[in-house]
Amino acid sequence: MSIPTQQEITTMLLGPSGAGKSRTANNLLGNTVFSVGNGYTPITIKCKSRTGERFGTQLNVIDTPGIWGEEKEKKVLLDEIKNGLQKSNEGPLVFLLVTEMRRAVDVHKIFLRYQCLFGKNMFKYAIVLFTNLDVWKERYIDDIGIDPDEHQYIKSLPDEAMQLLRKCENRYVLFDNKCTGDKMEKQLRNLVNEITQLIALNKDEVFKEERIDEKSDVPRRQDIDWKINVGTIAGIGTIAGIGTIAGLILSKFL
Ligand SMILES: Nc1nc2c(ncn2[C@@H]2O[C@H](COP(=O)(O)OP(=O)(O)O)[C@@H](O)[C@H]2O)c(=O)[nH]1
Ligand SMILES: [Mg+2]
Repeated sequence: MSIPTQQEITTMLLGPSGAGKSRTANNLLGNTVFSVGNGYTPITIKCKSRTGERFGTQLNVIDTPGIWGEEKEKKVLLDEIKNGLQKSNEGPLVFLLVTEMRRAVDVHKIFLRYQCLFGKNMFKYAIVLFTNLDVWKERYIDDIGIDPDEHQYIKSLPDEAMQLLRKCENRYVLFDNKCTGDKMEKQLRNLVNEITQLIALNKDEVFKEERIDEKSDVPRRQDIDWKINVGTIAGIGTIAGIGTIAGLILSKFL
């Protein structure tokens, strides 16, 4: 059940280009306010925020750019994301770590990087949001021939991915941005519910950015390779995914 809160909740969407951040943000607000791309070409270069109400909860949704490109662009984008949060109210906050379901095996690789902006503590305030559930399901059925158990799939992710999920205390949401009607309504209720529950859990502690310097035990910006080779990751994702699925199916018969 959703726990309505009078306070506005800041929800910042983070993740690679093409992950579905802007489309999820639009669905969350029930309005097309953020520009949606048509693939991995990044079209968001500035953070943009909009407020709205969903199921009695006031939300300030911040859409952010994916990180790509050369050093100069990267620095600008990283500063932009950091400033995007600083501009928001010092109220309750939730990070939505957005990635496509088929890249679930790489959540660790993708999201640990954001520690260099906000610090290790950020995962206490984060929910992993896997988009493109529809695409993943279709592929699974094509490849394996049966309806997938998506939660079982998440549970069987490699240890590295599970480490990231554990950092988020296993908070994750599976999302299909394409569906409509009751199905979309149900998904959104679930998402807002997860957001409000997390706020309730952290009620006594407002998120504070960690200062990242030489003494910090998180990698600094300059030490991180932000390039994500989409082809490689998608490839690994599919192979590892099918490997895991095949393992699961096999294990039923052993
Ligand atoms: N089928 C499907 N397409 C999606 C989903 N989420 C996003 N997309 C599409 O993926 C592309 C990139 O989405 P966008 O929100 O711009 O990604 P962003 O770069 O992370 O903001 C767009 O063509 C979206 O319509 C989803 O759950 N299912
Ligand atoms: Mg976008």
